[in-house]
Amino acid sequence: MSEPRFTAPKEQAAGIPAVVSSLQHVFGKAGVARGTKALLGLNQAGGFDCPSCAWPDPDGHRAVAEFCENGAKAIASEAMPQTLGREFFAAHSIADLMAQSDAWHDLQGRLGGPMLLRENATHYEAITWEDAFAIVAEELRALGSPDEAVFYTSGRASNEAAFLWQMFARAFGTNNLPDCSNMCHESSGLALKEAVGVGKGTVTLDDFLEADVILCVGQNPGTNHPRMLSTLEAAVGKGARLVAVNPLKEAGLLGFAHPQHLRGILGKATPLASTYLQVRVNGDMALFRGLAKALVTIGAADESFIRDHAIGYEEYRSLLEATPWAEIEELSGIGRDEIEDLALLIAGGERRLITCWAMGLTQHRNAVATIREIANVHLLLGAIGRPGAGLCPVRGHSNVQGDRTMGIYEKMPEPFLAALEKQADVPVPRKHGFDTVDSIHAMHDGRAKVFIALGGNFAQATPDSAYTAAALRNCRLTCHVATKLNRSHLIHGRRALILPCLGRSERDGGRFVTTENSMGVVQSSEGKLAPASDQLLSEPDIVARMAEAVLGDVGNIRWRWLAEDYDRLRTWIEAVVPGFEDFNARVRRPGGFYLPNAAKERVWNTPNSKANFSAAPLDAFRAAEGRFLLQTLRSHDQFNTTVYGLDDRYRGISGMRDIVFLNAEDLAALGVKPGGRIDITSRWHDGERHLNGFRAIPYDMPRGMAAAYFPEANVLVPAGHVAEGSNTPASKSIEVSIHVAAGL
Ligand SMILES: Nc1nc2c(c(=O)[nH]1)N[C@H]1C(S)=C(S)[C@@H](COP(=O)(O)OP(=O)(O)OC[C@H]3O[C@@H](n4cnc5c(=O)[nH]c(N)nc54)[C@H](O)[C@@H]3O)O[C@H]1N2
Ligand SMILES: Nc1nc2c(c(=O)[nH]1)N[C@H]1C(S)=C(S)[C@@H](COP(=O)(O)OP(=O)(O)OC[C@H]3O[C@@H](n4cnc5c(=O)[nH]c(N)nc54)[C@H](O)[C@@H]3O)O[C@H]1N2
Ligand SMILES: [Mo]
Repeated sequence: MSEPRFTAPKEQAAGIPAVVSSLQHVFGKAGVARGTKALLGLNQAGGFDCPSCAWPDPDGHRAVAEFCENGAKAIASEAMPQTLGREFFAAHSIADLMAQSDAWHDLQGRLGGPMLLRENATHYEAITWEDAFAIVAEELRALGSPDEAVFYTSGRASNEAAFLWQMFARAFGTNNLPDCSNMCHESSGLALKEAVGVGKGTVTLDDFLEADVILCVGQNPGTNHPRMLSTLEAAVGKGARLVAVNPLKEAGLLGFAHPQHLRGILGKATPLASTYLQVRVNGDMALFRGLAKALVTIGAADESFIRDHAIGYEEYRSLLEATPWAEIEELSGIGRDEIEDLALLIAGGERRLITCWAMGLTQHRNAVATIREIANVHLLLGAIGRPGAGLCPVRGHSNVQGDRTMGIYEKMPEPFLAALEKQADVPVPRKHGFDTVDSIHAMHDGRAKVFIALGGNFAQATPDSAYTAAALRNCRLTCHVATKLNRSHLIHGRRALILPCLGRSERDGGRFVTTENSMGVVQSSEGKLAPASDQLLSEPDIVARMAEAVLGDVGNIRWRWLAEDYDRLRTWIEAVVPGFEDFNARVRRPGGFYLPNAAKERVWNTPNSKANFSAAPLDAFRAAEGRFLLQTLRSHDQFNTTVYGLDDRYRGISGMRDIVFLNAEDLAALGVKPGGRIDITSRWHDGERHLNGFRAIPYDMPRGMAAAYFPEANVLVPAGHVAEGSNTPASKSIEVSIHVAAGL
């Protein structure tokens, strides 16, 4: 790993350095033969879906190498041939492993066989699958109520595994199905459901090629959705204007050197964003309200769309009129002129506007209101449900959207539950379950006692690391179905289990699974590599065997028989989930099929059957005088809690993660030299939280703002600080004070 160093951030993304970095990771970790095989299967029809982000693959022609640097890193990490078995766990106690970094955990290799940590033991030991499932059964059956169990899901689980998993939880008797989405796009789902009746995006890749203006808000695609840059490059090539809205200058929004095109290989970047609005953190609601105000003033409202389709416009328009520009400028940090210019740019064309967003919008206290404000702008322009226009929440995990479609949700609507009950012929509970934050509190105060996770890294991904650790330690059993060792396996309950599963890239006895991408395309995914260990089971097999051990066959459900042949599972999905007619046949077509999307057809599945404007009071989270507003974000070398390395190339960072980005003038005012050490404190009504000795790095961003990497900075996020309505941790707006590190 490189020496800690910081230099000027880059002004373009990808190019040859990205290719070099991909190959270093893949060949370095997986070896040349296994690595090449893995890369050639990635995102190809008949191959496997990239386990990194959820950006869609092109519908028609696919390049030989349809992947990006960070997809390659994800594969490199998954395709590591070395496995962690009984010797590894005998050699390393839990305490030893806790002392190692997340990057070290990832470098050790793949989990090789089922492991048990007995009560009061210091080391994991090997256990048979049979015995592992018997322990799960014993602990679940000992609970006073099914609602004392929590079934967490991360967004890599396939549709088949997810469907079986939620059926297991519900047949057991609980809707406690929290998932990573609760920390991710929950705010988008809720806002869009209220506004347009569909909790998903309304555009496809083709729409990007027809758009006049694309707004990319609160998102860093160069790192987190690199294949999106090819789409943006093509859109810009066809005349679209890209407008970036982000407090930080991010290289991937400035320019893109396509690593598979000659220009890109020669290092010539296509400029991307023609306008870059460096909004204040959480100033987006004000910005979009200002945009709406300017659009209405210049007569850009689509009166006929509003008349035919929408409710609430009059009230919203009055609100726009009543909102002073001074307030909009103050809260957004963007000048009226710039907002009016943007309005003119959008109104100048045919109002074919696409707005894309991700975590920069969803993880704030007023996230739902902010996203509804974006929907307001689209409704105002009639910019939804026609070519080149629509809403595009850019999803994170490769199958997080599919998992929700399959019923991974603590508040699944009645028609789904009724259909499941009918198909399975078992009673399905109706009482809402715990989401992620509720689960933490419930484990903390003893209302939940068994925690089982289908993937993910709950201890590291959740806010308030110390509080969440105490919650997990309070459980009778913590159990993880996982591919790689992570800290959640070490912050354990009275007993703990690790159940290792096949990864997306590995062969599963000739079977294939399916996933749904960010644009509602369902497609097949079939691993190509030999499994890392012969002890691994597929996720559906693990869930089926666990369910069988706990419940036995019940109603119409024959667990093992269902999981044996995924076509059987897909027949059940077809019977329960709308939009999956003829699932087995359609998913075998190259490229798969699109799920229906009512809002795209201008059909509004809202209670009043209309699209709804919102008129929420304008609001922005502000830090008190002298304090900073801290956001937590991803570096270029991580996938959520999996840390591949210590560089953040586009932001000019090498060899370190213990850093906080600040405006250079704030650094000077604090009396800290670039690279100097600082202490950070967040305050909440239950006390202070500290992160000490981090390095202050100057960055092009507004004053009064700070940015640090997730998961390290999660210690500062109070569990009680959440988005209103969606209960998503507000991990992008944390009030902190910053001082020169004590003792320096
Ligand atoms: N390589 C890689 N790919 C990934 C992931 C990964 O960790 N690594 N994670 C996956 C997952 S699960 C997800 S959800 C996505 C996440 O994708 P992103 O949402 O791009 O992830 P973050 O790093 O959290 O980036 C947040 C961006 O929002 C900006 N931002 C922060 N606060 C505000 C604000 O108030 N307003 C505005 N306008 N901008 C703001 C930040 O400056 C930063 O550029 O990526 C997915 N893809
Ligand atoms: N402060 C702060 N906190 C955040 C965020 C933030 O921006 N800031 N982002 C939030 C977001 S958007 C998300 S989505 C969550 C992510 O939360 P999670 O989804 O819980 O976390 P990941 O880091 O993606 O999980 C990684 C682990 O998943 C396991 N895994 C990988 N592949 C597979 C597989 O195929 N099957 C199984 N069974 N296991 C597998 C591996 O063991 C790996 O260690 O974190 C959230 N937390
Ligand atoms: Mo996410």
